[in-house]
Amino acid sequence: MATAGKVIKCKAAVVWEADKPISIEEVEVAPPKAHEVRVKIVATGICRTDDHVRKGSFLNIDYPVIPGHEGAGIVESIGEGVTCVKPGEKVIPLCIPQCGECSSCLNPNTNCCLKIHFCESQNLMPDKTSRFTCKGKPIHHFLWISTFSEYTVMPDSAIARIDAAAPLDKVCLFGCGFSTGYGAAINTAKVKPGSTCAIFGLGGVGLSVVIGCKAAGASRIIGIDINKDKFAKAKELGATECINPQDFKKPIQEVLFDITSQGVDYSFEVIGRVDTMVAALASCNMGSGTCVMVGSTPLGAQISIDPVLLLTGRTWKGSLLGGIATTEPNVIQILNGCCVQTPCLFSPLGWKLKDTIPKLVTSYMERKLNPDMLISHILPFDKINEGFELLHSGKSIRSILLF
Ligand code: PAD
Ligand code: ZN
Ligand code: ZN
Repeated sequence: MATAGKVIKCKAAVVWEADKPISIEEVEVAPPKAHEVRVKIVATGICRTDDHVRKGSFLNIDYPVIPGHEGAGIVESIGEGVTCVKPGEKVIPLCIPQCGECSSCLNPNTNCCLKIHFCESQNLMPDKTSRFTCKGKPIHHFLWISTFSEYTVMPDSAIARIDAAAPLDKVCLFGCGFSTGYGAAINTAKVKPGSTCAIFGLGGVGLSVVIGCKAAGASRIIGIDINKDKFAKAKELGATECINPQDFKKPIQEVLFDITSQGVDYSFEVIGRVDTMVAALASCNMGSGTCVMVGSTPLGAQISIDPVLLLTGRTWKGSLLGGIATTEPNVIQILNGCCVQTPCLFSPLGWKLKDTIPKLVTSYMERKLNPDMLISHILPFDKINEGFELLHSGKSIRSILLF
């Protein structure tokens, strides 16, 4: 492309300081260095995690920063040594890289590459410099991918090539929300057919858990939210009933025990609050219940529980980006949407974001997965603050911003 090797000026959303509104700025984006890729972002969703970054409640963020992590775009240029993508190809940036070399990448049962932001800050590129400048100041990256910029640079370990026919304004959801919720249900929890599930929080990620529980064959799917406006869509996507904790005098875990008689088989916390995490654990049945925490709590939050909840046989797990690494054939089959297809779309030899997201997109193209209903609003990028207002007011599920 004509822009290869040159600095590109474009629009980006910059958070100059924690808890200040996002401002749209003109930024300069430097060309990719060795093992880096510069991508033209076409569409990006707004996830609650971006709001945590905006507010200053996400771990280890340096400001000023360009957030955004649920994007899809087209490769503009590549640095030396990049072999996994070419200019012009459609891609999804990855919130968790797959370096291919660390002990996690070599372990088929996890997607938590040791280059993840929680181990090693991703506010700068791996060489500890930024590719963004604005008004003469370097601007930090977020999770190495900063999709709230029309052009952005990422390491080649944090990018996946996808089907050339994929609609970028739809499949951007595979970059975070859908893969996270769906994977939490079918991979982290491994929901069994006929089971009872409770999902705390019916935003874009929680509704993706609902879709996953339904795909796994759960017979009772209970949606829980303090915003009743979320219930209609939850039911359309597979929730069998929805309840608002504010309608009851009792704690929600007791309400769930009343309506299920012994508690739920699986619960998911998809809000990001300590009290609902404890309530979700306490809602599980004794002996075999599994609780999965997906929500991201405010910086420094600590959790305290009665150990008897775990002593009596409940399992408590966390899931990042769906924890989507598995070797289990039943999970592979559910994700593939098909139990009899030979050869199976998904290789049973380990399963990481770089490998998995393209396969999820292929399943979408084959109409085996459909997260389109999660998209409630489509806005031009300039209206990003309107997108955040829709999130705050509870009116949106996912707003997609188009450049
Ligand atoms: P969202 O804000 O769209 O949805 C949250 C939902 O929770 C809303 O519908 C709220 O009404 C509801 N809610 C708020 N408070 C309560 C309460 N006390 N009781 C019941 N319901 C309540 O967010 P989202 O779906 O984009 O993200 C949800 C969380 O998941 C958030 O904390 C985000 O940071 C986290 C997340 N984690 C991962 C991961 O990999 N683990 C990935 C993406 C997002
Ligand atoms: Zn997200
Ligand atoms: Zn790794």
